[in-house]
Amino acid sequence: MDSHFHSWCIKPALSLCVAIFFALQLASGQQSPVNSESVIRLNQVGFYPDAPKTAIVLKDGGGTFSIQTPSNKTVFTGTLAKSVKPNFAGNSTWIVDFGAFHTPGKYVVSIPGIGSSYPFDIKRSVHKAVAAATLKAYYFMRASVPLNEKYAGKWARAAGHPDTAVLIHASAATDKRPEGMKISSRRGWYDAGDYNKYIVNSGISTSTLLSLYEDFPAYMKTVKLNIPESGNGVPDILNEVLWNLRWMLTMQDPNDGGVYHKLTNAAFDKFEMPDKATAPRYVVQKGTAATLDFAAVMAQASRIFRKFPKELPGLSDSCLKSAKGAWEWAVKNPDIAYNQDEMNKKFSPKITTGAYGDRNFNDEFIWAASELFVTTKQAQYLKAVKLIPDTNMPLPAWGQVRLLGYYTLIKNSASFGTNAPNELPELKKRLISFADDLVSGADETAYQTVMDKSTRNFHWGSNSDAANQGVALIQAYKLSNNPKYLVYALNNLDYILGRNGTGYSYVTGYGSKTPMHPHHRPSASDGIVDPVPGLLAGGPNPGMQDGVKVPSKVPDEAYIDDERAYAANEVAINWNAPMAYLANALEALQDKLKSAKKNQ
Ligand code: G3I
Ligand code: 9MR
Repeated sequence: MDSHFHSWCIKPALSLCVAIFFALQLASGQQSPVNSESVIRLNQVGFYPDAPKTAIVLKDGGGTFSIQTPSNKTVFTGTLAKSVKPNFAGNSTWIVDFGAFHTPGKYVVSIPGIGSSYPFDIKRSVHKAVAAATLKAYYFMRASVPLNEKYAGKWARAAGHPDTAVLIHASAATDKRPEGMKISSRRGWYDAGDYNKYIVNSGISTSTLLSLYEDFPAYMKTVKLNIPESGNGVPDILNEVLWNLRWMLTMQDPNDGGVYHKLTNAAFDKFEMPDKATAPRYVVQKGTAATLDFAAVMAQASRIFRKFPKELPGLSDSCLKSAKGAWEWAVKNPDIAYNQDEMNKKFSPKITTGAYGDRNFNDEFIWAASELFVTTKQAQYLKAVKLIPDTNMPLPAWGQVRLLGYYTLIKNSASFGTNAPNELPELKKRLISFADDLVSGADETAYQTVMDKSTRNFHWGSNSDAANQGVALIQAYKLSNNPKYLVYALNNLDYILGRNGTGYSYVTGYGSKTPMHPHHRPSASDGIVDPVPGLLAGGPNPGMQDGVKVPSKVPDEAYIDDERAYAANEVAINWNAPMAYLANALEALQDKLKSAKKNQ
């Protein structure tokens, strides 16, 4: 039986059983748990004992609420408060604030006349498992290697995409590397639901994970991922990052320092397991964005791996050499965009996979210069860029990396001595006012989150913006020590794990209502009901670029758990990374939430 058929067959059968179960319950006069669970929106994983705790109820009129044990014992009661603003659908919501209840245990929120929420835990380290899973997700994304049962459990699979004989595409041909020449470019993570490997998107993803380690080294050493390298003396997060970093290193042309934009098929693979997807792969045109993103990541990696000279001899030096080579290429080639449509007019085969095209490289220059400066302390890098070109503080995304540079400069500023850039005080001020702008008005929104402030947040990959807002707030906390920012970072984690316009916890396998059909080729074709765990779905996006109709076009509700819906339900390494940062950072900082107050 074809495995694709298998997954289409088992999943609906399971849904049918669930539907029959609930229909029988209704017929027997019991209150429908589906209904109450779907109108009480909360972090389905749980809460820290001493941190704020909020749930949201969608209902007409106020009333009371209680917190109950699974045996219906009431342990806390309170009154619902009306949200200042309605949700994007135009309805007021009601706020359940049970921050004053601290006792660890398993509970539900219960609303008279409605019913109970999904169950949740109150305990220390409540997000430890989901936080680790979002990192383990990268192991599941590994190319060129089999995933053994010892590490992958029921998601074990054969190796895909060896990438030992990757063709130089006509767009990338040089004298020394002519069209059709084969290079080895093994390892790396698959980008997303597809099997291609894109430098631009790998750059922000890898750096975000490196920053998670750099910002919380002590905590990250305690996070064990059960991957093949575990126990080798290098923290697992860095072991996992190395799988991609070593691939990235192969994407630099050793003859000139430029970096290929991506390693890709000509067209997207079918929905099939990675070992079945054997179409020829190419490295395509070098570009300024890819080369600068590569320079930034390698400079950052160099200073982090410098601390592991015994375990990884020579790696730090190789990374720095590659970073410098890439920077020099970009300085000589400051404006080479990856324009796939133009490229396809000139070369064949035509390449129709993800473009990650970008035309403005100011932000990539700022990021690369910042990382190179912090690693080398040589002023020349920052002198080459205009560090503060305008008043914007754009949230990081694959095409917008300026703040990654700012974060790096700010958090490493104690090491600069007389080399500190003049702009540093201004950058610090801007980070705080950016964070203040983010949190301002969040308490007035229907779901009490930063994410919920604007409909503009809901586009392709919206959940990564929720996570990246959280990362920005954690950077502001690290700079200011003001735990207020952590409360709003936690609120956005609550958003991702269920306190939102759809009631989904968007991380596969974590929560009661989670995506079962992500646009992810292995999950769709492995014949296993549960998708690969720890993957963050893209999230609400009314754009419907995939042509799959979402049940509602209200921005924060425009989501569907459908395998075909790549504009709302794909997974991607650049979305998982800020999620992993946010969840792990909050685990590391959980005790700081004790004294935290909201924005009063
Ligand atoms: O730049 C404009 C901005 O000016 C405008 O305000 C905004 C309004 O929506 O749109 C912005 O462009 C968007 C662009 O991403 C930049 O964020 C496009 O509408 C949007 O369609 C585009 O989506 C990207 C998508 O590929 C299509 O190119 C996603 O960000 C990106 O995450 C996604 O990446 C794909 C890869 O190509 C292939 N692999 C899977 C991966 C995830 O879906
Ligand atoms: O699977 C592809 C996904 O990774 C991309 O984000 C998306 C947009 O570029 O495209 C998906 O591939 C689809 C292609 O664009 C059109 N034919 C169907 C493919 C699979 O659904």
